[in-house]
Amino acid sequence: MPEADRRQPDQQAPSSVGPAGRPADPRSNYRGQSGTFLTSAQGTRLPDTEHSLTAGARGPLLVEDFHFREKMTHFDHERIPERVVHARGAAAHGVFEAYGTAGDVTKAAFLAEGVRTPVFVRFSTVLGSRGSADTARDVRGFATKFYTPEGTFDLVGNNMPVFFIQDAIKFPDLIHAGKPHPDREIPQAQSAHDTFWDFVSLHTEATHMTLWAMSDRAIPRSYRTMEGFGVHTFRLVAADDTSSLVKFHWKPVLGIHSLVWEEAQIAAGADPDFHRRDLADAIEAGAFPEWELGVQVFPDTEDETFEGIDLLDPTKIVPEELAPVQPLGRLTLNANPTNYFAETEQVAFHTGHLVPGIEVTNDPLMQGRMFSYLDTQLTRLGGPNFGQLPINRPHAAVNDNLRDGMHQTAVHEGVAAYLPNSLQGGEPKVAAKNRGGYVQLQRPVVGEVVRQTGVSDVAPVSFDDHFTQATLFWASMTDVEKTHIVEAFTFELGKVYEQSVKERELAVLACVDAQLCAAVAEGLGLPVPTAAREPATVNPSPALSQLVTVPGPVDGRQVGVIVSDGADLAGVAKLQAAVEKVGATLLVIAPHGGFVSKGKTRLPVDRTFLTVRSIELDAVVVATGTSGADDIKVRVLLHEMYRHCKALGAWGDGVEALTAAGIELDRAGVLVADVATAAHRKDLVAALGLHRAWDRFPEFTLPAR
Ligand code: HDE
Repeated sequence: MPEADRRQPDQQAPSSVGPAGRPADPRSNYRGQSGTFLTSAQGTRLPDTEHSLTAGARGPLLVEDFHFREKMTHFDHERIPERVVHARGAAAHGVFEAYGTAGDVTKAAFLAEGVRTPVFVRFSTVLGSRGSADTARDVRGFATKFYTPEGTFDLVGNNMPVFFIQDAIKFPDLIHAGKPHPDREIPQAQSAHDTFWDFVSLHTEATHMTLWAMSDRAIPRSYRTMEGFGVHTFRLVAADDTSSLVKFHWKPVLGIHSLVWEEAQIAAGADPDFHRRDLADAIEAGAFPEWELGVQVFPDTEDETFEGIDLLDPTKIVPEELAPVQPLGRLTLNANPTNYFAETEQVAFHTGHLVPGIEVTNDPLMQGRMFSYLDTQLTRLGGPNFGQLPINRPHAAVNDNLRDGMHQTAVHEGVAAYLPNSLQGGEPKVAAKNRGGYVQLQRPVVGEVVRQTGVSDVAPVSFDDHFTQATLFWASMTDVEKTHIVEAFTFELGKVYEQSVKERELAVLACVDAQLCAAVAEGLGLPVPTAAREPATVNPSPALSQLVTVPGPVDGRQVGVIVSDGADLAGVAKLQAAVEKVGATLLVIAPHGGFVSKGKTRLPVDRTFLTVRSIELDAVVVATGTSGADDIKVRVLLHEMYRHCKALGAWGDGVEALTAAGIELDRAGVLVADVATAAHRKDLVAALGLHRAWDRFPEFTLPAR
């Protein structure tokens, strides 16, 4: 039988899915619906869907109303269980284009030069429920599905390069501790509570990750400005069977930027969809988010260590200064999902979705994940056939001999769904390595049956050393970032009721850094404990800091301009052109909706003083001639932007609005001019590219060591 005939049409990637993964053909089953009339699920046209069938106009409902019962029953079952972790997320389609630089280390076909692979990427928070706020202090998931011709490869990563635990068996404990308390189910989407801090203070292997979680990395400005990491060490295998150990990195082209904590809190109330909206808006506006995928490459030695760092320990990084990230290709997200449920909710990632040339290692966290992801989909997506859902269908030919089960949508032909068989010509054939079969690299596995995660003869201290890299992270931060970390620890521990938990965490911090510990203790009003272990001496890794000192790209950033009828709209138009030229957007903010006008010039209003919030703006400018800019709502907006160290500007008498808001005009990032000039606009754009004017940051409060 020719191969093409053997494949079931339902098992193939729908031909209508274009390069960006979007349905190109409206008749595609991806769309799920056709025809112009409302019908029942069986296709019977319906005359009315607003009135139930009743016995008389005021009488009871009739059981024979099959339309009512079908509509209501389907609705009653619309929800599926949310993900046990990473429930809150947003996703996009895109394409990955390989540079061809990976040939020496892996045979994976999608990494060969110029190959373009459709992808679907889902970003998420970890702890919150599906409806929780985007800007909670939390780790972010960064999961990528590559639909390669050799099968689907999922890189299921996070925006932080390490994890809280070293052994997957602790994952249920970690998550039970991080999720809301089981009695009152509060707090939602937060680690600022007793059980979380109880857990991490008792599991000191979590210390390095806790530092990351208390840093600005846990409150990204946007999904577009986050790094991504595969976390574990992977094993890449080249065509000649040579192997390397690697760590995957995603580097955002827009740079790494975060919110400040107050913004994150405001956004959680004012716009809980902050990151979801930002991602969708940017893609819709054509500001396609981009990342470069890279790897740190290490020799695949028997001891699986590099410079004394155990590569199997997921609580450790290898500083980029020791092993630079080598770029492999570029990811561009270029299309929003068509339907949230069908795509973002139903997408099923799995660390075991691998292609030839990419293998896992014995990292005990990764090994456990190899079980968990498939297992969880069985409950979440209602059975073993979730791979047939359009978003999960491979773009490679599938001939799997898997049969039946809940929600089977394939109509399989033939009688011999087993191998070997003689009734179907022995097909499907198994593929040897030279025919693209996924054959694991042979590696020796020896050992006693033990419960001793990560103990190694060669690097005996690495899994046991819970503090050195936490110190490394702290020491690599700038003063601004350190202050944010101190504030985050103080805030979170300040929400803990049990004093013994706070004291235990302070004892942990004492082993990381005396200054950090003292500052947090001061904020909590507790004594500074004596360190059980002297903090390590480290060589800082500047690559860990995310503060920028030269302006970077500003695609998709939002600049607000405050105007009213009669303001200098010609100046606003020039500002708009300057802002759009660099890929950002100008939002016109006025006392009322509709239009503002001056003479014959009219400008549409994007936000009113009532609907705008500072968190959605990366910079704000007040135009000359604006009346009513001393409104309390404008003053609050300007002052928030000022304390969040964002760029502010004004020209002409617009400056008065800044002073009315208590803004000191001679501070960094405050740009005023007498009239609208090109130089003023240029300075504003440069300030936007710096992300924040950190020089304006309030005095640092770190006590001396
Ligand atoms: Fe996950 N994780 N995880 N995780 N994880 C899930 O799978 C799990 C871990 C990550 O957008 C679940 O489909 C275990 C590390 C992302 O759909 C579940 C352990 C990293 C996502 C699961 C970990 C991740 C998940 C829940 C400890 C970064 C969201 C729903 C060994 C490298 C994927 C689901 C999406 C989701 C298990 C730790 C990343 C239960 C057992 C480390 C990005 O299977």
